Amino acid sequence: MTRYNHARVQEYWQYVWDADGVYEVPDDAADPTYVLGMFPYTSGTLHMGHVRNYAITDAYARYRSLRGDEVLQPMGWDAFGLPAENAAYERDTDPESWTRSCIDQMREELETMGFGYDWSREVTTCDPEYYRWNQYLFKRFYEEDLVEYTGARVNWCPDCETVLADAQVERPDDAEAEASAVDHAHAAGVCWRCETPVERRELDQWFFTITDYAEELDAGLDDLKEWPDSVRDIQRNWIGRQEGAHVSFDLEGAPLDGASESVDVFTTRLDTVHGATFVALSPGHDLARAVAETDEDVAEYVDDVTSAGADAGGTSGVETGLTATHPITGAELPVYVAAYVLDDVGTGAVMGVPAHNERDHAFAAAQDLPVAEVVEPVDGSGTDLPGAPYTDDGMLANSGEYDGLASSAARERLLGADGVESAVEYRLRDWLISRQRYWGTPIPMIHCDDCGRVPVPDEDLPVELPPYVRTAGNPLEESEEWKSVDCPDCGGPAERETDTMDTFVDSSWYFLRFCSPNLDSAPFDTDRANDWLPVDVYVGGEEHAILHLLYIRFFTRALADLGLLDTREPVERLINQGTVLYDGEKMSSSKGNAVAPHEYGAETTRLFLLSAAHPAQDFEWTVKSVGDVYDFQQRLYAMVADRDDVATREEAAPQDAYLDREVDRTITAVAEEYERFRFHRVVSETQRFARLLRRYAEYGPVDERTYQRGLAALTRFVAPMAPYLGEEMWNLLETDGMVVEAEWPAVEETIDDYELERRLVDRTLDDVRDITEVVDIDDPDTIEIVVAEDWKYRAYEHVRGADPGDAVVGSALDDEAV
Ligand code: ANZ
Ligand code: ZN
Repeated sequence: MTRYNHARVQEYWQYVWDADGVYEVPDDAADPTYVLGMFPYTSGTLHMGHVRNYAITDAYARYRSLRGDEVLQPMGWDAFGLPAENAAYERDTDPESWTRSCIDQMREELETMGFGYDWSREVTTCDPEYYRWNQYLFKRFYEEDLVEYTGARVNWCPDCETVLADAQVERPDDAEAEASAVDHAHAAGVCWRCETPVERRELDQWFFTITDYAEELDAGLDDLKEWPDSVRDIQRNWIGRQEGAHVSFDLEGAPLDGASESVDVFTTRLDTVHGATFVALSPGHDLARAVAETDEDVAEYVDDVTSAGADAGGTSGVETGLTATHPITGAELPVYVAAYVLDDVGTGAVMGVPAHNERDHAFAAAQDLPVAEVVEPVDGSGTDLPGAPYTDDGMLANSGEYDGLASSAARERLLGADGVESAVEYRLRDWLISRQRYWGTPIPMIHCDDCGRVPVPDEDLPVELPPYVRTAGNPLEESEEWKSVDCPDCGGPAERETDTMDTFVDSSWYFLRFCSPNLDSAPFDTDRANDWLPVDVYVGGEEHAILHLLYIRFFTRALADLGLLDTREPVERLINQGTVLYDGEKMSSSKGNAVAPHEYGAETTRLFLLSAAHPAQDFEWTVKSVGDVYDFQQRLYAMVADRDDVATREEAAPQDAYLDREVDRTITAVAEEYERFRFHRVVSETQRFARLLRRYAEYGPVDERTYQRGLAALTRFVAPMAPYLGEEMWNLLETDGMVVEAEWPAVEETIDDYELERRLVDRTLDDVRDITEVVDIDDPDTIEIVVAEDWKYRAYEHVRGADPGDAVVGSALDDEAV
């Protein structure tokens, strides 16, 4: 058996591919297919998770290319961000040098894994040629009112010394579809990166108003039929559409100088409206702030809770002295400021219904407020009131004309009441993009004492980063020279914004840059992007379900509304690859159980990763299975390399027809598995087919054409997953050109069913030597006859009624029992 020297073969074909530029796609492709793996963060090393991600992406890309598509499969670097800054700080270097050396190392690793990237489109987000377009797009968003600069109570990581977006605060219930918006916001959060408990601070910050798109982002999820349900559920929960009502309470009270105002609350339980015994405002509510102007107690309370952060179990509060008039009952209710009411949920104010809501109940108990039961269990079972709230739906009581209605009917009916309006609220918050860090895109704004905030003119972009200085804080703050600038409006002395952008901005549109990576007049070419978009298949980890995968959907819509793009959804099909485990734990260098991607040779690793499980599934790395894959490669190679050892004959034999039919059948089956990303089934089909071919060769002299056809098909089954091996086999078969430029094998169907049956049925048992066993299987219309030399035939319905032993008929060669 001739051995496959993978190291030599890889090196050779890598050289040839590079020299020929075989993976470069033209800008204007006729049959464009865009296959994309999430670009890696430039951490410096390629780990098994990356390799699995890109092996999936590459196998599909190569398969599509065999099918005749022009496939865009680009690669780039998510290169900005805090880890580089930390690494630089620790190593006494600068983030740029560190990042560039990481990129060089990772590029080389990717290249030697044999992934078919069009490197001429490489994109690096820390290049000024890239991030100038972040700045450009920021400005376009600014002009469209998609940017806000506002004082906000923000999530602050004391360890990273920066603000975190809401989605970068990890809370215990993040993954639960049922988590309530309010419970979620109250849950203690930790920094997504360093797991330090997050604090709240009040700062002026830049936001993208993603909430403008909340409704569309939510509704659009229904159309993402080729996204995993889990991701759609996580996004749906994150956007958090809530149907309910706004109820308006008129206000009276001394601190308002007799001026009557009103306050709107948001409720999802309008059926409980008669049970409201107080109204509570969030500490950040405009009205709370207005009262604080004149009321010292309120001012003190607001100050306290603002710096302390969300009051989780929250029963603290302060009376405002205001009175709210219930719009339906006319009752006069006290108005509180209470920390358990959140600024940015609903309207920032609630009607307190202690009988039917946990938080209201706790607050009422602490503040000695009345409890009024207005919903009863339908089955008459009674409640634990007033000791504990009854929070389920039920039947209305003590609610005047609404008594006796079921909760759901009451909610509908009450929408017609005075002061009530149906309302939809979203849990989604605006996207806070300000970071007080160095290694990111400078926000292209200037602060002028006279003119306020002024955007940097387009012709002055990019605003490049100043040289790095080593400091624990924000290095941009330290660069006086960089900071001071003339105001573009009045020419007076002004100061640059020192915040940089969240790196998720960089990755929100990089897939568009790949369509025209060197364009220097715009972030991307609209026509080209319209040709390639949406991305046909996007592969990456599920951990991106709410950050990255929501942001690209937002960006795509915003860009479409700017007239820069036709499509509103960026990704047609999403695949989340599962985790590679080792000894039951996630494989990772921090756990010390990582296997380096090159330890077993690029292709063995790739083939193993694809053969082990469905892409979405977790699986265990085992040395034994890797060894099996290695042997499989060797056998495939030897079949082609040693094919001249197989004797040939001139006259046709029935098994030729049989084999041809099996080639046809397998071509169809393998194609279907590739279409469905079931690479593990591609591998098992390929293994099955290889065994069949081997037996065909072992059984006797072969028909050369048939055998060659089988080997050539086999080569293309495996080439998308093991491209170097595929190329080498293809070359040995003396076929034209390279397999990377070949076509998918054609189904010939030269023999129709009738003809095949006739030839096979004609063969009597005498033709087959050494019958060893006749097996009845469950299906009474089918017989199986196992014969010598491992041939095993299965007869189908067309020999219905045949007795075992009558005839040998084969339409499927099943080797499992052999
Ligand atoms: C009255 C009511 C009665 C409510 C009742 C619930 C049950 P969940 O509970 O997550 O579905 N809410 C509204 N805005 C709020 C804010 N800014 N801060 C804190 N809580 C707020 O969310 C909907 C409920 O959260 C709303 O319905 C409101 O309380 C509260 F028996 O209104 B409900
Ligand atoms: Zn000015």
